[in-house]
Amino acid sequence: RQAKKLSDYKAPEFTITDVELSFELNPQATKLTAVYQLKSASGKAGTLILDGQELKLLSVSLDGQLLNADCYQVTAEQLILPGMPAKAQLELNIELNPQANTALEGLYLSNGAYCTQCEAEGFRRISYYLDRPDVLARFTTHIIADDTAYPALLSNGNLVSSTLLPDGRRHVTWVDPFPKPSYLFALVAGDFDCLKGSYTTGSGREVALEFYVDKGNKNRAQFALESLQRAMLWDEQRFGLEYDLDIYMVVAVDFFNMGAMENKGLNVFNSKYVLADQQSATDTDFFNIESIIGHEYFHNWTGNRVTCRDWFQLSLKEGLTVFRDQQFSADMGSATLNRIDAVKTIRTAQFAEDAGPMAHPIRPQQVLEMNNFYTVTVYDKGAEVIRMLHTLLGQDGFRKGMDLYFKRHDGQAVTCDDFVNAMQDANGRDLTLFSRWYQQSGTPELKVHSQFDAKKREFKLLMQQHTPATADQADKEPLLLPVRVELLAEGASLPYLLEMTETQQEFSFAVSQKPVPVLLADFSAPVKLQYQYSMDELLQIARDAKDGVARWDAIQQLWQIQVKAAIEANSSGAEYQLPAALFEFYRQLLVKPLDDLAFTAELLTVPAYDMVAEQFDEIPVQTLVVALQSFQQQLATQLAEQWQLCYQSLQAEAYQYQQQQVAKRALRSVCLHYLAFVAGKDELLRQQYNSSDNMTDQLAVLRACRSASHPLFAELMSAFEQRWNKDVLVLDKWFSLSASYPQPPVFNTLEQLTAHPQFSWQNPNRVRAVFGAFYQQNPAMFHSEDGKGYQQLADVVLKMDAINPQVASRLVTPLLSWKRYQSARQQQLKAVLQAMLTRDLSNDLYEKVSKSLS
Ligand code: DPP
Ligand code: ZN
Repeated sequence: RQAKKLSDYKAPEFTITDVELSFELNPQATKLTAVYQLKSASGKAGTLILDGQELKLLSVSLDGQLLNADCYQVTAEQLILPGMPAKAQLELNIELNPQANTALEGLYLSNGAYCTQCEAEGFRRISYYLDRPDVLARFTTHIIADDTAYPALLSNGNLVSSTLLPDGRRHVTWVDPFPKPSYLFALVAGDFDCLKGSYTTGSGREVALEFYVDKGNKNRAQFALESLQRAMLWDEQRFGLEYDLDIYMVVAVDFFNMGAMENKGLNVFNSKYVLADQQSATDTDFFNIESIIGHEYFHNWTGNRVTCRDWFQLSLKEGLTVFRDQQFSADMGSATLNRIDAVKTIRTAQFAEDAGPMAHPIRPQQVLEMNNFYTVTVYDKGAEVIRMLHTLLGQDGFRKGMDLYFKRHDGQAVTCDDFVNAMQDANGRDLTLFSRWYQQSGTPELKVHSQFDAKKREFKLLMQQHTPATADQADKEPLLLPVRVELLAEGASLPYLLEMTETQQEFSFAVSQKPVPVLLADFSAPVKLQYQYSMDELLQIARDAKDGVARWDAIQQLWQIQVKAAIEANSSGAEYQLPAALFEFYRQLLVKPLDDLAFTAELLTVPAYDMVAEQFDEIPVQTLVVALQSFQQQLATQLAEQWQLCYQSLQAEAYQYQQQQVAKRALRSVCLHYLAFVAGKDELLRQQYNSSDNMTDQLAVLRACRSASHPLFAELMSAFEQRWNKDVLVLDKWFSLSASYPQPPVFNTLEQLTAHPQFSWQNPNRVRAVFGAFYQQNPAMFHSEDGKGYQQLADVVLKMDAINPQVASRLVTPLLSWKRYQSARQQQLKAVLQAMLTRDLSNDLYEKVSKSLS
């Protein structure tokens, strides 16, 4: 199988300036007529090669003349037309079967509604096309469908006509005035409820906002609508960017491979990121909706108005847009908490990706299946790279760079280099060295030592950076690392921004007393920091640093020290007892929580398994699981009274999704979590479950019972299932909780879950709710000693590959990193991967499995 390389990029020989699509919708036989205005770049005739997959081609006409079948060639992935004139009109007639489309790429049915997903290369499953992002065309779309069954007929741009035909079908026409690549095309047809709103832009244009949702769900779209209005205002205020069409539509569908898709003027969303109310959604769900609504909206400029030249440049739009949505969320809520969440993503999933067989730079150099590169590296590390530019240039400098980027490239398909050049030119600053972040994969290690010279009153930081080799790249070079530092001394904190550019560097500070250095404040670069802190220093940072992320990070490092100590104790057969200083720190936090209750809650939480695991080259699974469980038990028992008192001091109030309330619920949930580990709290748990008026507080009870393997778990879960079994989005929470129960009966449970009437292998949300939760939130059972967890997931991956390769390929990820485990697990993992490779796999799955074994 042939991978594509960034270095092989060639500009297209032909381009398409105008596209007219006419769909006559039918579940098994949709008729499509596609008319393209073609132009050769050189002005010469030549061979036109169009991409296409799983299409039934009925006829081809050139400039109005029907072509004989011997005038063109059809292969599994191409339509080849030799002798194409320099300027021509090409018409294709195609038949599609949306009902048979379980891959959910191209045109498919979701609960009876037609919808499309074209990014990255899905348009070629709708028609033969130059399916690449550097071909930008004006699209006109006609949709013809039964008017009663499909009252909503939607596509990109503006609706220009709507006619009822004599046969009871309706014919609508949409025109998108903005030239766009095919990946931004969308079509939706169905019978929805529509929530309408509007937004007036800064320059006074009125934009209609329309949310299309399943019947009866209109009220649940209100929050998403308001989030969109906030995002539109924010982008005007922060970046001077206004919306550019008269209408912005969002359609919520149940069957969707990703979170959402930024199609021009017609976003298609996974319904879980649109629908929410207090009974059915948690604070986290509300947060995610606001952030993803923002993300897709922000793409209108960073992605749609300026798009990618080729798919290797994906981070151009995704890294930048994640950065923008993170800034938006920070402004809407707690900047510190948001930053902590982003850091967790990098330290868990992204560091793991860099350390595994799929390691790649934020601009990958080689791709077999593009869908495999919608990764935490391209997205989240990509956003970290943008954030470092923002740190180096400052908010105003960054804005100048953005302004220049749009001035130069509006309406174009460009590269990551074009973006960095705009930043560079707008600020008069050489960013050549910085650009290495786009080429180099891997996680830099930053080793720091300090020296204090009392006589000279000088404090020195000696820094070394080193990026270990990755699966894709042996040789690494030093990177430009912005390192934020605070020096704590005599109750004061002095901030610095250091720029590390060499392999080794020394930084001196004039100080009269030996300070405690707070290193990498705000996680100013996505690196692994090594510095020998004492417990006392970490506790001091946790109390006194100005930067909240650094305070939280000090606690994380404290826990890492505990984990290492527990592993040592374990090897000599003893149970490790946490030190008194740690209990004391926690006791004080509980007696007198910080003003920010959400931050307090975060500090009181023992790090999750994957955070801890990522620190080890070879992960001692069972020891970690046992140690983390024991830490929670010890904190619960030792501070039982304090958890109870703190819990009681935080009375529930009538639910609102509002910052202070969210914070209060977060702290209450943490208290409840520990109380579930203490005997005799059944009444309290049951009471919160039965009396709360919102999903956040109810789910907190179930999660606490799950984590503590509490006897109440089964009873409450059964009540939950009874209450919500008609509502799949809510039921997904139950599926996930069931699959993450950390005891052996879970293997039977998994079988029962897939036999549940609401489970469907065709629906990615269901499959992820069960099996995503199983491997992400149930390390004890996923890694169970007998290899049962691995086999279980491998079976599911193979089953899914035949239904939906994208979902299969995401699920396989935890099996790939076999090199990170001890030998027995290595053998088990290798065996399931090798067995997989003997099958006829999709490109998606083949790329990952073969890489992991090579
Ligand atoms: N829809 C996905 C996203 O917004 C891919 N572009 O990230
Ligand atoms: Zn995106």
